[in-house]
Amino acid sequence: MISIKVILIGDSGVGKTCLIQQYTSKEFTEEHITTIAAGDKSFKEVKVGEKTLKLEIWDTVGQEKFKSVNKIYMNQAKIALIVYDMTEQNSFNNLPNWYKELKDKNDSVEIIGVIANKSDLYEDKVIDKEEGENYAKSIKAIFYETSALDYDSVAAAFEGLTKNYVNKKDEEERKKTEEERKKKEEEDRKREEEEKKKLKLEASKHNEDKEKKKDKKKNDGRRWCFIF
Ligand SMILES: Nc1nc2c(ncn2[C@@H]2O[C@H](COP(=O)(O)OP(=O)(O)O)[C@@H](O)[C@H]2O)c(=O)[nH]1
Ligand SMILES: [Mg+2]
Repeated sequence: MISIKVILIGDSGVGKTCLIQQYTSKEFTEEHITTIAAGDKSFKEVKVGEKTLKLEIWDTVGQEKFKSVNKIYMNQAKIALIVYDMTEQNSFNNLPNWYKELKDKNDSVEIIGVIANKSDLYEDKVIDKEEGENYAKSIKAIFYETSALDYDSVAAAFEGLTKNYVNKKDEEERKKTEEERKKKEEEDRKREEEEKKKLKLEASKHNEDKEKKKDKKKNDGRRWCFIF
């Protein structure tokens, strides 16, 4: 089974740990649970078409309070969720810093999600959906609105991103196969051309020999005429 590392980044308090808990164990706590999930990895299997993938979801140990996470956390992650709290302007303003952190410390990320969390608190919303969507577009990320209280919204984000990852990989594989096929075709064509050239050369050499033989016969014939 393919195992892929998934990380969540974003300001402290935006709901990263809650999102992971909801997705992996369908639970929600009101507490800010930095210690329970300290550096934990949670696992979840996702089926995409014929494939089953094992998501290895990493949670921070609260180090994001210092606006930074370490390289070990970032490394090798294929999917990254950059989370903000839609009721908290600062968490949205900090998205570019988190994106930069990701780009600086990770060289393997394939799919990025921008997650607008706490959609259940829509009355306190300060960031419009459109703003979030625009930011996501600007970094070629996929936008999702979630509430850590609502399993379906959380699963839609994790699974949507996983699907995109699988599709991207499939497309790359398809392109690679297509390129290899084209390369082989080109090689076959070249070989055929060489073969044709060789045959042509042999044929013209054969004709030349024939002509030479004919000339020789003619000359020999003439010589006999002189003798008679
Ligand atoms: N209403 C609401 N509260 C949330 C949501 N997600 C997280 N919280 C609350 O926000 C606080 C911080 O959540 P936590 O997951 O610890 O944030 P983290 O620091 O990003 O890991 C906690 O009190 C959670 O109960 C959500 O979608 N809706
Ligand atoms: Mg946390």
